Order: sequence, then C-alpha cells, then structure tokens
Amino acid sequence: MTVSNLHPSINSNLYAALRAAFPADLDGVAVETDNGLFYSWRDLERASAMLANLLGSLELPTGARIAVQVDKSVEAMLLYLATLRAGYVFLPLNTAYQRAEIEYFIDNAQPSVVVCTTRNFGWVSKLSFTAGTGHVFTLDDDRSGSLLQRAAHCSDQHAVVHSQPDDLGVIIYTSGTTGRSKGAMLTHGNMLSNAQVLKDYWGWRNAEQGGDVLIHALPIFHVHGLFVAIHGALLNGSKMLWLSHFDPKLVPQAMRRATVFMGVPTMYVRLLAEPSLNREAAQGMRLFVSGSAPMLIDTFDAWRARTGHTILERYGMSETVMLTSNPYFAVHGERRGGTVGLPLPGVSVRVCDDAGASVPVGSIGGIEVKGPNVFKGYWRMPEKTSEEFTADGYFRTGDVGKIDAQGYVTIVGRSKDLIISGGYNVYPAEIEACINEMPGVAESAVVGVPQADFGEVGVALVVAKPGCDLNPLVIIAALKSTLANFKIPKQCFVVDDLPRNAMGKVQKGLLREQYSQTFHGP
Ligand code: MCA
Ligand code: AMP
Repeated sequence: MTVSNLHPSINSNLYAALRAAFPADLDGVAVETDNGLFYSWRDLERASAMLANLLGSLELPTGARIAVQVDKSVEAMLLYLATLRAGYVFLPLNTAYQRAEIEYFIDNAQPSVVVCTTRNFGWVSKLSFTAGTGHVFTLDDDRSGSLLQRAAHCSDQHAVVHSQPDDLGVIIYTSGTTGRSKGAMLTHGNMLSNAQVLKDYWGWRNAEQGGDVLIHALPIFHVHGLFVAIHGALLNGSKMLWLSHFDPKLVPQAMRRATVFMGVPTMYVRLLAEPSLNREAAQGMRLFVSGSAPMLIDTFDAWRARTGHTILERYGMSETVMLTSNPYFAVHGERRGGTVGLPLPGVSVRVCDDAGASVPVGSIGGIEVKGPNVFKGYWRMPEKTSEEFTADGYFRTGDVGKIDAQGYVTIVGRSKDLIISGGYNVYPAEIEACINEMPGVAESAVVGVPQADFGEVGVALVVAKPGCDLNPLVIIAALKSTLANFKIPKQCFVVDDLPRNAMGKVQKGLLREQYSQTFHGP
C-alpha cells in the first residue's frame, strides 16, 4: 500500500512524530523499569541520538537492515528509535529463535548490522559474517555490550533523517503456510498512521487531561509490544512502567500507578489466577486492551466480574498493524466480547467468498482489508505479495470471519493453517517439515487444540516408517534442539496413519476434533 506524500517538505520519519509528542519538560520520567531505573524524556532523545550517530558512522547503504535479537531492555527500544531516526530498517527477532531460524533470517534479510546478546555472540557473529554482514554488536539487558560502548563515543545531538511516508522502517518476519518465513515490509507511513488513529480511538490522555501511564509487559520483537504499546505511549508523551517480562504478581502492583495495560489473552488468564488482582488494584486503570489471539468470552466475563473493567479487544496483523477495535468511547458503541470490534477509522474491512464477491451481512467468508496501515509487501517476494492482494488492492488476511449489521467483526477461524499459542504464531508446516526429516518418520501432522493457559497449543501426530519404532519424547527433544520453544508441540502421539480425504489431503479438521480433549480431560 503506497501512501503519497502531499507535502514532501514535511518529515514523515516516525521518530520525528514521536519526538514531537514528548512533553515540554524533558526531565520528567518517560520509563521506569522493574529493576529501579528511571529514564527521562531527555535520556530517550539523547541516547537514541548517540545510537543513531553510531549507525550513521558505519557508512551503511541506503535501506540497510539492522537485525536485532536481544533480551527486552529500554536500550533495545532505544536502538529501535535510533534505527528509525537514522533512516535504516529495523528487523526485530524473537529471542526464542534458535540457530537454524536465525540463519534463515540473516541469509534472507542480508542485514548490514546484527545486534545480539553476548551469550550468543559466538555463533551469531559467525553466521552473520558468513552471510556478508559488516558489523555485529552485542547488547545485554544490563546496559552492557559493545553497542553501548561504541555509542558512548558518539554525539548526543542528531538531526532526524528526512523520510517519506512510503520509506521502509521495519521488517517483521511472519511465518508462512509453506513453512518459510516472509518479511513484512512496514513503512513509516504505515506505522504512524495507525498510531495516530489509535491515539484518538483509544482516548489516550495527555498530561493536561490527567496523563496516561502504560504497563509495558509484552515482548518487544512483535507488533503488539513494539508498535501498539510503545508507539501508543510515546505518541502521547505517556510514561511507561517497564516490566522485563510478564509476571502476573507484578502487574496488579503496577496497576496502582498506571492507567493502561495491553496483553495477550494468556496474560489475562494468568492474571485472573492471581489473588492480588481485584477491583481495588484496578480502580485507577482506564483501559485494558487484548489482542494477538482470540479471547474466550469466559475470560472477558471473568475480568469484568473481578475488576469492574470491560476489556477492549482489537485485531491486527504484522502485515497491517491494527485493523479493528472494540470502541473505547461509548458514543462509538459498546465493547462486545467475542468480537474484535469495528474497522478502525481509515481502514476498510470486507468479507468475501472464494470467488472474491462480498458476502451478505452476517455471512462468513475471508476477511480482506485496505488502508494506509497495510504493508508495502513481502521482502524480496513480489509474486507472493501480489498473490495476497486482490485486483482492487485489498490484502487477504487469511482470517475467516463475519461482519454484523452494526459493523462488528467476529473472527470465526482461519483459512491459513496456523496455530496461535499464547499470542505467538506457529505454522504447522514448519514443525511437520522438521519431524518428517527425522529418521524412521513416514509422515506427520501438527494441529492446534484448545488449552486453558495458551488458548491453543500444538499436538503432533507422527506415523512411523514400516519396521521403525518411534518414541514421542525423542521427537519432542529433537524439535527442542532446532526450533523456538513456543513452537514445540505440547504433546506428540505416534499413530498408525493420518485420515485423508478423497484428494489425499490430511483431514486436519478431523484430527483437531479427535484430539480436542487432550488438555481438557474427558
Ligand atoms: C512460552 N512457551 C510457550 C509460549 N510461551 N508455548 C506455547 N506458546 C507460547 N506463547 C513455552 C515455554 O518455552 C515453556 O516451555 C513453557 O511453554 C512454559 O513457559 P512459561 O514460562 O509459562 O512461559 P512464559 O515465558 O511465561 O511466556 C508466556 C507468555 C509469552 C508471557 C504468555 O508467551 C508471551 O509473552 N506471549 C506474548 C506474545 C506476543 O507478544 N504476541 C504478539 C505478536 P519449556 O518448559 O519446554 O521451556 S504480534 C501479533 O500477533 C499481532 C500483530 C497482534 O494482533 O498483536
Ligand atoms: P501475526 O502474524 O503475528 O501478525 O498474527 C496475526 C494474526 O493474529 C491474525 O491474522 C489473526 O489470525 C490473529 N489475531 C490477532 N488479533 C486477534 C484477535 N483479537 N482475535 C483473534 N485473532 C487475532
């Protein structure tokens, strides 16, 4: 999706917009961490300037990718801001990814700079230099590492690079149904337009309106934690209470000094199991946002009963940032559990049948979307990109849903073979490919089944080659050595065969049904 710049003299660099929203008093606290550190707005401005100057001094090519796999820290966020302001392309990588996964991303994205933890430096630097990366730095979550050492010598003054709305700012890798990840290319215009819409739609309050304080408990290598949460707070000049990882005991304590929380449904489920979550803890809160995975109506209801707050569920994708949201202001409508709300202002959402025709109100079909938030395409995959867009410019989400007469969108399933586990996407094709390569395996199928904590988890069904004996525990252990931990099926069964339809295709629907009680008892 191309956004034209009607005023080319205006700097559309996302950092410029975030910086313009910082409060006048730059000495105020912008981020307070759970290990007792305080960062002022001036610290964010100066430290991101130093990092941007370091990147600028490396004489990187235009559009250089800066690939980052580091533990959550404020400095990791500063590196993101620095990459934006220096005009390069940020490429965040899940900390759970293992060597083979990282190797693929580095080969595919060809980053000029890679930033990793000290503990991974040996193997990450080796495969990065082999792939042609010029610079590998380390960054740890205790403010140590070569990146900050080098940046310490750089000036803390930096003029934000001039960007057009259509300039690339971030590449986010999303897995694919064929098992190989695709890099979704997001522009400064995609991210800024979405952040501005959410600022108004969710009623972010600036200092004169009493101010908002965000509890930031999400990882910062995906859209939810990196964009929705961080952009939301910065674009409003709001303080963040920064948790290095999600801890259900710490969140109710933080609520007493905060107004906004964002989480995936697993976080809400875990918080409901925490006795210190009660009305009193939540009384100063203004907004609870859930997304990245479907929230069960039971969780939605239990949250309202326990805290007196109605969760606002919204829906988005790496390719599109946020698409729909339940209303914040009553004038826009009520928040309806089980739905993902209304299309955000400026976003067009339609539901179509297989032939591409819009279906009647309330009928089920494929969800297609269009708007300034929709990405530029998949990195170096022009054919894949054009396959996913309709002739009239709508992006096919792969989600299946319906829209009611009031415009509320409900997601009822997915046409893509995807498991969403605790807010992380797991593509069965990738796991099956790994299992199928193991000795003695004839074939396999991985399906998602309900589970109370993660919502949905993978179960692997594996068929042995004739005369071979397979041990499910050995299969799981072998997967753990190659794939990110959240992708590992939570159960593995060796079966005689897989059910197939007349076309010879594995009937995953039947398997899902058959194994649906695996974690729920009889
Ligand atoms: C951890 N494990 C998981 C998951 N997380 N397994 C399946 N799914 C998961 N999400 C594994 C661990 O490796 C461990 O395995 C075992 O499960 C128990 O882990 P636990 O300690 O309970 O997990 P945790 O470290 O507390 O993490 C749970 C979590 C985390 C906090 C819910 O998964 C998380 O931060 N989820 C949020 C993901 C997110 O930000 N998604 C947004 C994507 P073992 O014992 O074998 O080691 S952006 C997006 O989707 C779009 C655009 C959108 O709309 O937002
Ligand atoms: P990702 O590839 O990580 O960006 O994940 C995007 C997918 O997450 C979407 O295509 C949906 O299938 C799913 N998703 C995001 N938010 C929700 C939600 N509130 N309810 C149901 N599914 C969601």
